[in-house]
Amino acid sequence: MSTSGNLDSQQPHVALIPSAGMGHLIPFLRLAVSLVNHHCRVTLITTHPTVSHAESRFISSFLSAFPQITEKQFHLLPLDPTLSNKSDDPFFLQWQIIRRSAHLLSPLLVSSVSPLSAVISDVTLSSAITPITTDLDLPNYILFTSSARMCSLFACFPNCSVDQFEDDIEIPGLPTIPISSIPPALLNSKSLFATIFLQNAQEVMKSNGVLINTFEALEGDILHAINDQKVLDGFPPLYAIGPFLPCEFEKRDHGGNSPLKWLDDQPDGSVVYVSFGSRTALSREQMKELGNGLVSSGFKFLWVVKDKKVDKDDEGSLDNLIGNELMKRIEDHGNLVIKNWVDQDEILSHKAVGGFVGHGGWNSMVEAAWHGVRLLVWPQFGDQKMNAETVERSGLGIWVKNWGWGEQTVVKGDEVGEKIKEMMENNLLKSQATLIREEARNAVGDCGSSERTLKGLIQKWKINN
Ligand code: UDP
Ligand code: G50
Repeated sequence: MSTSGNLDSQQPHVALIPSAGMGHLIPFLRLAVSLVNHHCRVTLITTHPTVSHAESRFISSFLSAFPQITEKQFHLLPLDPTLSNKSDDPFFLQWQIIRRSAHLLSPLLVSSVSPLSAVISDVTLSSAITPITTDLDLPNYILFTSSARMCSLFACFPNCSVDQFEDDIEIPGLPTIPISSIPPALLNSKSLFATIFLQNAQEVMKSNGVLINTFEALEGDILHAINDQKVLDGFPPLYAIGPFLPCEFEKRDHGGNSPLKWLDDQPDGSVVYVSFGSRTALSREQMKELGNGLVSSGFKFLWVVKDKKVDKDDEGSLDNLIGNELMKRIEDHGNLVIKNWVDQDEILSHKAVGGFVGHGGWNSMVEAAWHGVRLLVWPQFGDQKMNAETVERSGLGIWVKNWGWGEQTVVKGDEVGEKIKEMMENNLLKSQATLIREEARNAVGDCGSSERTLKGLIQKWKINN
């Protein structure tokens, strides 16, 4: 019989290194909770400063909820001045700062508490961090913060010649990817995004494995194609351990402003929830069209609006943003518009919510699957069309391919209203969403595929300790 001392000495110790933005931080914090629940010791590397209030708030409520987790503060260097004119996206710039500061991680990873069994870092940081973990002789894992479908493109990318991106992209063992779905920044091989994407894809090949927030029933065929080495020979094992579950520490007192009270008064399945994630501000023109479309759909809606990428800059009033006339029509019909952070989990889990209009951010897609809420996906940039494709293939949602990328076109309100109706009245989507919800719960249940995969991985860390 092993003593508790033996068990402790076997306890794997994992360091987590997230990247910039809520879409990257949230999956890391949820993974951390899951690792703690599986009796791992966890060290969280926190970047200082963060870009948004939301990030610092989440980190501090996470650390208060989990005093057993060690925080290591990662104080970032200033921005390389030559980059300041390359982008006006503060999250993109922060990502570059994190990468350029990566050498400062070495002392943080040489733990004084107990040696590390694994370092898990964000995929977007791979080529900056792998050399450091290699130097320290630490097992290196990557968290791929998007869909398995996007991962199939990532795996193949070094074999694609971007400058020949004129036709659909052949992914061995999987359906081809239309050129129109490729993240636009990858189409210019000279862009910084494409250069780093390529470096990351090359460096990931040296890692011990790739973790991903997805599950068999959602993307099984893609997971198998990658793990059977059909997509790319030599790609490291891809561990599907999702869905990552929203946690208690994410909840926050809304001081009486919670949308829950409003939702409580709506009939079951009647409400359309609309949100484009944590960092996407639609153009004013598109916002107006969307507002008109929502009203014209005839469905009740809860709409979360954003005017600026970063919450710190988003101080303007709702009336100014939407305009008095539209605001009045929205309110006359008894709808709700919110312009601050909402607890998306509490909204998606509410029985009044029957559909979700979203941008295809991967965390939101998996959350919709977890709650069995059908989707109208409206990709705006980056990996979001790849994610939309996966959502459509699973039967969880629809997307309108000719709406294009966010900044390309302004979609007219009538058309938006029509598509919302189509989603809300589609009973096939509704029953498929319910089925996927069940599968999501099975995946993380006792004998579920994701649970078994995670336990296997932790076992591997124990043996190698
Ligand atoms: N989110 C939230 N409340 C908000 C905005 C976003 O809880 O008001 C959460 C959402 O549930 C998801 C994450 O923030 O977990 C956003 O990540 P996603 O990948 O969906 O999109 P991104 O914001 O990265 O574009
Ligand atoms: C954020 C983003 C655009 C985008 C992605 C983002 C992804 C994720 C995969 O997360 O596609 C990924 C991105 C960059 C990289 C490696 C992997 O270097 O704004 O496309």
